[in-house]
Amino acid sequence: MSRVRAGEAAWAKMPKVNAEFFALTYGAVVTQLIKDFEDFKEVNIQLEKMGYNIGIRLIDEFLAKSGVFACADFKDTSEVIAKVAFKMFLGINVDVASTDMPNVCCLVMYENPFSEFVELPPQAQGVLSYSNILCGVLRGALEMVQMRVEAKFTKDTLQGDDVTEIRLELKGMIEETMGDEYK
Ligand code: MYR
Repeated sequence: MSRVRAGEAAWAKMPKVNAEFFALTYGAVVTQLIKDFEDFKEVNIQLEKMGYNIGIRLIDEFLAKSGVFACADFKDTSEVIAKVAFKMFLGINVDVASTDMPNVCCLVMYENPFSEFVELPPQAQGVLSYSNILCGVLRGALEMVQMRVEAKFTKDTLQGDDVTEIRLELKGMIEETMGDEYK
């Protein structure tokens, strides 16, 4: 686990977000996107982009409030995301399921504040990635710490799965000065 500076865990005392307000507001955003684009795959793309724009800003708040710095490797980063970031911003406990690839992990969510009170219509089943904003947040935030990742939902309780799961793959590191990438 990466280091957390002593005395910098004030975020742990923050109240849980108002779940109902949060879910309904997000639902209104998704509904509007469906009306605007009339295509679930395009809605997935738009949600991911919105999340990306949040993630690139959120990372500063995360690093400042958490005191987390210098993750040892991608597994360590995944643990920080699951145990610190999701707790901080969404108030939920998330587990990391390792895979046999060091650059791939799965974030297992037993509850999802975005999709509470939601039931997908049949035409959205298997197509709409309802909480896709989260994938964008992860991509944006990690890009700001030089990690180029691909995030996608591989399980979703809205699609009938027992848990919701995000597969996170580190595709490469971003060279800070040049904007180039190296492996
Ligand atoms: C480092 O090694 O520099 C620390 C990297 C920590 C990355 C934490 C990314 C936070 C992502 C926030 C996701 C919020 C989801 C609700």
